[in-house]
Amino acid sequence: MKPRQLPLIEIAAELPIGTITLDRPQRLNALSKEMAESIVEALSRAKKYGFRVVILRARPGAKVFSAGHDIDELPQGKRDPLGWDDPLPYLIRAIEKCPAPVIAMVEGGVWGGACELVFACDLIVAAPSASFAVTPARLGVPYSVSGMLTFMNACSLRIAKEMAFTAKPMSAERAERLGIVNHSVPADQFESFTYDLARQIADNAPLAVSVMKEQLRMLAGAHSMSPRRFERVQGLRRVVYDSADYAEGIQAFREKRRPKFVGK
Ligand code: YXS
Repeated sequence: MKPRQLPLIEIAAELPIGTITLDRPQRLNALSKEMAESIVEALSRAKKYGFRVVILRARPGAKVFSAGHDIDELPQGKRDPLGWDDPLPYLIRAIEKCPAPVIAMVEGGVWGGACELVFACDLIVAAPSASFAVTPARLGVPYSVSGMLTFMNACSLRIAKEMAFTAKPMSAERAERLGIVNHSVPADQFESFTYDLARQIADNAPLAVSVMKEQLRMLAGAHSMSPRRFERVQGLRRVVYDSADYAEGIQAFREKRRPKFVGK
């Protein structure tokens, strides 16, 4: 079955491997609501298409894998920008719930919410050009509790803090050394290595693989947080998304200037 194309992505099938290519170059694959819905739709069809493994990538040679959440779609304060039904959390859950393992095949810069997207994938193969920047602090955004857990599951707490507090891009080489990516491979082996890895997984028992994926998702998310603690976090996050700094971060990006944060 030839997979139907969806807005802002391209779907290719080399059964039993499927490839989803982000295709919004004019906005550096910024994750809009429309793009997130297309990726979710494609993942929901993985079983019907016969995909035992899904590869998520940008166009070959991309300088930016994804510039993260579409900043123009961030609410202008007074509302949680990363609520349960907002596009990015909705997309992250679809990656985690897809029965087929999802391999992030990363070349170019990965920014902000796209880091959470890539880190939520089951495996990451990085080209030398890949970099990873966790950017809430750069924009003044209060990241979500589940998003912070994704980052904590991707690396040590100290590294998660460094990435979140500095918002600086991390190289593929360092990310591999820290175990954040599974493999960093030379550019001329990037395609063949990734598809060989996908085939290795696809050759195994799909039921066993998908059940182990779900087991590991549940175990990785098995953190108890009392309602009172969760409400405290939500209250702290509200102070951030209601702050002048949050509005300044977005405005500064729009005006292509450095933000001037004042701490309120
Ligand atoms: O000015 P035009 O119309 O040509 O459009 C420009 C940018 O405005 C646009 N663009 C974006 N539009 C919406 N959302 C974005 N995230 C976004 N990023 C870029 O794409 C066109 C080309 O961008 P330009 O001129 O800046 O390209 P460049 O090569 O000079 O710089 C590439 C980047 C990626 C370094 C630069 O575009 C950049 O810093 N983008 C923002 C990266 C970022 O901070 N992403 C986080 C988004 S917010 C998010 O993901 C979470 C909510 S959080 O912040 O919590 O992590």
